[in-house]
Amino acid sequence: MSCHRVSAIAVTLILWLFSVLVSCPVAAVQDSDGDSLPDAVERQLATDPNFAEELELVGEFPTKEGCPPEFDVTKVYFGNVAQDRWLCRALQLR
Ligand SMILES: [Ca+2]
Repeated sequence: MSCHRVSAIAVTLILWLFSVLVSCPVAAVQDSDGDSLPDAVERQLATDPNFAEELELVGEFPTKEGCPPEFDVTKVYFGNVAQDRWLCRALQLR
């Protein structure tokens, strides 16, 4: 598999995760363990929705004027969720 294909798959996965997070109204999102990762997203990622993942804030960015809010990443978190599995979470303005 070429690097371009792997990159395309990774970008697609990240955009899909953004779209899941953006499309879920905040009031309707269930987060059983309170780690701010919705249960539905945890099931997709195969993490336990009843165990709070400990992600560390690794980057915080000012908002960019003119950038669509759904693409304006303001915070990035990173952490180990299982032996060799790592999770990166990006929060966008909206
Ligand atoms: Ca959760």
